[in-house]
Amino acid sequence: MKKFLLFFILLLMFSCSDNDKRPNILFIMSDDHAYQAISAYDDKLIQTPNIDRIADEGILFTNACVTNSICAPSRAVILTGKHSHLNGKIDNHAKFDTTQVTFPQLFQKAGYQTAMFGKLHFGNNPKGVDDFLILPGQGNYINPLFIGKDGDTLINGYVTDVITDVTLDWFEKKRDKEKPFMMMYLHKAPHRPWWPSTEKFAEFYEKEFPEPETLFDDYSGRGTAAKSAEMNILTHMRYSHDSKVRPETVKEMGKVEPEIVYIRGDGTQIRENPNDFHGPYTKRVNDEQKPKYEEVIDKINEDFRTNWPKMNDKEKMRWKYQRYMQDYLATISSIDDNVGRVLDYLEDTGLDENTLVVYTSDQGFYLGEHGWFDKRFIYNESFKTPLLIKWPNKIMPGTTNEEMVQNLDFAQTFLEAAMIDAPDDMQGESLIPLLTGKTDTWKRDAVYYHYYEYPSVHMAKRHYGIVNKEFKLVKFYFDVEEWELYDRLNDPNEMTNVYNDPAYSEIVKDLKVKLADLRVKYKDSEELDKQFLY
Ligand code: SGN
Ligand code: CA
Repeated sequence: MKKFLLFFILLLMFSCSDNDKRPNILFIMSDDHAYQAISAYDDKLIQTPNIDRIADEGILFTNACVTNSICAPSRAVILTGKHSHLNGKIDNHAKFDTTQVTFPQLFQKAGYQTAMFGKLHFGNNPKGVDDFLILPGQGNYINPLFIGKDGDTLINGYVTDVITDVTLDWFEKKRDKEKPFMMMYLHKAPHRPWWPSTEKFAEFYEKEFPEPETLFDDYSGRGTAAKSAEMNILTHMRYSHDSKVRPETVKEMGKVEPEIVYIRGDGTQIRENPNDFHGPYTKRVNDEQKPKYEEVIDKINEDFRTNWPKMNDKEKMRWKYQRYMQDYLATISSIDDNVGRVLDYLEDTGLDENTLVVYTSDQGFYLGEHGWFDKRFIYNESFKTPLLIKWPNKIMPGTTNEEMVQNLDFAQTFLEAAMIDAPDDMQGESLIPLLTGKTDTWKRDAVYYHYYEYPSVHMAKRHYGIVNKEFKLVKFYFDVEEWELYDRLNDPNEMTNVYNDPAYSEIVKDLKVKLADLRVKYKDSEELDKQFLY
């Protein structure tokens, strides 16, 4: 009998051993989180002790970047492991072909339990997840509505807390202990218009933040694209919609902000209502939350009324920058607290030991660098994205890595970690060698980037380019044809386009060949550029 029992136990261990070894994946992504607002990268603006824990216990990538710096396209790249020109989601407006394979489907097929909570921003429900609760479109910060398998649910609370509650609830009540999990925990914050929780709104309103060196950039060393982009804090950020001055106060001060309409190539109109204070806030806020928000809004309005009329443009820029940072960083502080809650849960339950945890953003963001907010450009702050990964016993704690890695690589990385075969047509490289210290097998020295959403909100012109650790060569096209070259080591703030500087002519020649090669390698082409010209 004893022998039989032992045999049975061994058989059970063997049959489960494969599954048991496979790691859980926790993919944490926020929306528009600049690496400048993570203290593991830079502690000038904010302390993020919980996000930093991931790097302390794992690896921090300092040259991680995206292939197309905008929300839904970045998500499509992550899910398919293919560049935008192949997965078809070239901009926020393009339809996503849902017949394509996304990596969660492969995890589900391989016996993982899969779930997704938070912001997807795809226009359709996710495939390959056993459970999901996603925000419709951009979603709301306050008392958000969610779409789930069983219809819509409105959950009271602050979005970052709510997404975390839902995630932790799933871990507690729905996790199948017989299976490894692949969880996508996706924050809406810190997306514009940067509404913090009531507590953080009050706390951060009292703070003052250092300005970036390039806040007053006049773009004189750059091309048409930087000069014509509509993402300048002084000129394009809205007092009401963004800085939270009441529309009545803005009007009272004689500052009228007209509605902006963008007409896209296919005739679609995009409207930006600068006085849309009401949409994200007034419509959602409840009686318990309102007085707490209004107390801070009163102070903002009082300050605006008293000081704004006396300000010159430089002072207005500074005022708007502070308001921007107060709200943006307040939303980050909530993310950090909530990431801490999830990391604590993993530790308390012992799940952390076999869980690969990733923290990233769908792209970077300008926090006043070059006078900007928003993203889209191949220039550093939007091209680069935070990437911190921990995986106990696999990644050496406290590792830093400078390789050019991309969101294109995530799918293949997760699949390899889970010992699932990646489809041949995925275009990234698994990061496993970099995670596990086999850095000499990493051969990539340059990445390809292509941005399409133009004409559209913020008017960042279409461009593609090649980036290696030393240089960035970019071609802007559509209604201009302009090249730019940046010397990343000697001009880290990217203030001077040296494309026409004879000292760089050999470099330009060489990079043009390499860029053409990358376009062939990734199957991008002029024919495709034309196909997407709408
Ligand atoms: C909204 C924002 C823009 C932002 C786009 C795309 N305006 O239109 O500032 O660039 O989304 O963002 S807002 O005032 O309505 O928030 S993305 O992250 O979805 O790509
Ligand atoms: Ca985004």
